[in-house]
Amino acid sequence: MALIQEVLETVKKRNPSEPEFLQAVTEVLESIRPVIERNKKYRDAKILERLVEPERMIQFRVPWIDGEGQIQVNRGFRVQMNSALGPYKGGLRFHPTVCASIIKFLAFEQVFKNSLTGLPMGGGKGGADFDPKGKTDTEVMRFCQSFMTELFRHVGPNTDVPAGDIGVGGREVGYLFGQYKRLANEFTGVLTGKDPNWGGSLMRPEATGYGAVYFAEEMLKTRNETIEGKVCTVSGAGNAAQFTVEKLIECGAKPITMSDSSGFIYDKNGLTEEKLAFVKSIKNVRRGRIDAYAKKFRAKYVAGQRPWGLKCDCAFPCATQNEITGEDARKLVENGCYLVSEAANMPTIPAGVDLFLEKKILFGPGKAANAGGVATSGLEMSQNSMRLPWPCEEVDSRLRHIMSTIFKNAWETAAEYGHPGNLVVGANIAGFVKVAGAMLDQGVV
Ligand code: NDP
Ligand code: 2IT
Repeated sequence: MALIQEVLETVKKRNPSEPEFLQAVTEVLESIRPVIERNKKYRDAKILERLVEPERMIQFRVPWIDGEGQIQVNRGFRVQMNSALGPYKGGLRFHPTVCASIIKFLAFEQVFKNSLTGLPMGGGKGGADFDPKGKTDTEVMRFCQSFMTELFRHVGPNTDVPAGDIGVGGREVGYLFGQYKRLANEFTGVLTGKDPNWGGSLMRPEATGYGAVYFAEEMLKTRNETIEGKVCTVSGAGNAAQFTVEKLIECGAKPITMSDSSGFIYDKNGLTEEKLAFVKSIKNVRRGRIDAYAKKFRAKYVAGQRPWGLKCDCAFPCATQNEITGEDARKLVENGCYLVSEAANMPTIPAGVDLFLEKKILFGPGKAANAGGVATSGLEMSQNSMRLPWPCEEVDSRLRHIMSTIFKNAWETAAEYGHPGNLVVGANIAGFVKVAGAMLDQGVV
């Protein structure tokens, strides 16, 4: 269809040297083709042209003083992509690779993901090219305080509600919240992922990983199978990976790998609760490297590689974007992997996605499979508004329900538009229709 090509050309021209943003936009636009062809109202209202242009983008200087007394300068971002469904909502990423392209791709994905959750949240994302690795707690606090000193004027519980992502966990959210409270003179739900002791939701830390496993369970149900006994490869060792592994163990599956940016560990006996507790202590307390696992448990450590060459039934990419190449996807399929549930955002490059779809494996794209994290953030917002925390069981049962509803919605939408089993098409169309409907209702804004 000419329109989609034209919009993509414009995106390319307007955003030169933003390959990740272009990749995310291309995937969504190409897969929602059937709904655009069927509906003149979306074409007339220029919905696509509007969707690809952020409502607002903020880029700012983040000066701070390191432990040696030296002045450091980082670059901060917040991309407020779309507010048709609610306040902007999405995480903050602190990683040296952060740039406009990465934050825009994440913000774009977030719009459709948040729509799929069924909760009233628009889409946004932010972050900085700050590397928390090797920094002291005091340095991280000073950085967070400086970052929030600018960000606070752009966010608020009814405007934009950030949370964590790579490099931003409970510690960072705490420091960011403290500074917001001081500047705004308000104790409000301006951030999610807070400690449950002072306004956070129980289960929020677990939600992304648990949700990705619940989504995998839903996919397996279509083949009358469960995750029990399945050999699983997992990448990453941070928040998403730790709780994916935790839920896999609880369900009786056998996770055999974890990784970080230096390499991966392979434990042929499978991780256990005790071994995972060690990973949590290395990563969350000592802030060390995953190779310590191999030394402690006599597992194999492979430096500089990802775990996709191993034989497995199911794969859970939980580290970062573009971590499964076309070649990795081929190896996974050849080795018998028949389920991929993306806990990370856009972890599979398009050639890999195409292969998974062609081979008809169960493929849960990130914006559906990892939506449990932001959904539980939405539940944190509800609890903050009510000033009433829910017990674990309540949050977990809502999370399970949301994940199964997302699956059902994407599965049925895929069939309705002539692509049965294709959850990329299903999730993108289902996410799109809700946002586009709200944009039509709200006029030319
Ligand atoms: P963390 O910072 O807790 O952990 C990130 C993990 O991924 C670390 O093990 C890190 O290794 C590894 N990693 C990061 N960048 C790279 C890279 N360029 N190459 C190889 N490994 C890398 O982040 P999260 O677990 O929160 O996030 C992981 C993924 O999940 C991201 O794609 C994020 O967008 C997505 N996600 C997170 C949600 C959340 O609620 N936290 C919700 C939905 C999606 P190292 O320590 O060496 O850097
Ligand atoms: O990518 C994501 O959905 C997140 N990092 C979580 C966002 C949130 O607002 O909880």
